[in-house]
Amino acid sequence: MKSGWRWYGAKDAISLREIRQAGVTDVVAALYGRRPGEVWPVEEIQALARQVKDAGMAWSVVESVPVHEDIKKHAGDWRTYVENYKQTLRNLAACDIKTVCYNFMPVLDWTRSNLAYVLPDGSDVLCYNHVEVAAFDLFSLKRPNAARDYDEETRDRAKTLWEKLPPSERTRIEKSILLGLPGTVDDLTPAEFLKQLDAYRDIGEETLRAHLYGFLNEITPILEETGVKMAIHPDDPPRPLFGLPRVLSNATDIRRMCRECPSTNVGLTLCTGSLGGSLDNDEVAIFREFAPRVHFGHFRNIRHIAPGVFHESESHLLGKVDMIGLVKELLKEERRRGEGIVVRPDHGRHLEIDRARTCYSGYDYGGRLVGLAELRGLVFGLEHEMQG
Ligand code: DNO
Repeated sequence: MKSGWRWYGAKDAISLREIRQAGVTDVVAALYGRRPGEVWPVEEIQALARQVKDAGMAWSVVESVPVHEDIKKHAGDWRTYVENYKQTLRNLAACDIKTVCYNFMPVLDWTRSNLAYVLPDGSDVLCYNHVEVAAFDLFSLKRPNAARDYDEETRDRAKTLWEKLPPSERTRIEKSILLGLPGTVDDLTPAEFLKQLDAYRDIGEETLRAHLYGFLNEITPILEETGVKMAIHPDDPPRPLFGLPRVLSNATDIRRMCRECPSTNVGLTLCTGSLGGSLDNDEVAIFREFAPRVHFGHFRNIRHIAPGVFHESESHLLGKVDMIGLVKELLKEERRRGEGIVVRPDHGRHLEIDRARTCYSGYDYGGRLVGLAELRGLVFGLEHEMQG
């Protein structure tokens, strides 16, 4: 396992020195000043890569090169954006950065309804609660026809919840969904969000799938020529939201992508926490089945506390995800390849040591430091066992 760490560049409260001291070799970063659809200039990529190199590490994975919404919709200037994407991939390859994480979730990147769910020890973590999301959709956003996307029980529970929530809690949910998380390109107002959702009115699941596979097959010649690997990030959470189609939520979706896009340069970010958001997903089996296509890992653990409600757990090793089984698959695949795979500790608890600074939600120093240490310890132990 190559130890990765997501770094938000100059805006990040965490310094490269701190990251290196966590035991990291591979930094995961992006050109944050560039908008989706723009070409990333070689000089800018080089400048950031040099900064990371000077700190004793390598910028080896990009997270993300965002796919412009128009590519997902086949709207407007989408063909230009595909050409620009290709150029960005060539420019990254020229700087020896050959793994690209991205997602194909319409409108929103990942979604949570609570960014500070308090654990018994007083630390806090991110939480997704489907009833809170439904309540927001039905009673705050008031999305037209939203009711038909929820069963009667969820609608009733959402109504009861919303009625009893104090205004501050309502605001907490609204902000968590619309503004809270890194990854989302722009903070959204409810009106803007509704407008963007409406633009997908005529785009069903099959259409979105076709657009994803078409995009990937279109860029495949560049991937093969440069050696760049595309690592799609699974839908987080792995369920339809706000009436939007979802195309990468489970093994069936991944299987289909692999069938439609035969190049092994088209692969996956194995994000255990995103896949683990569904009790039907078996993250270890997914790793095993698609191992040659796993180009990058996000490892973390979660706990489901009620149907549709889960939060990040107190340890990267404990919870719904069988982390021992998963790391075993990782080590097997690394052996087969004869090289390591970059894995970053995905999210972490917000601990006392980070209270004095503001990190991006889920991306504190202490929580990830502990998470990475746990993962490295597990790798060390399992490697020892596999050799013996
Ligand atoms: C959340 C992240 C995502 C991820 C994007 C990739 O913590 O894993 O925001 O970076 O979905 O495009």
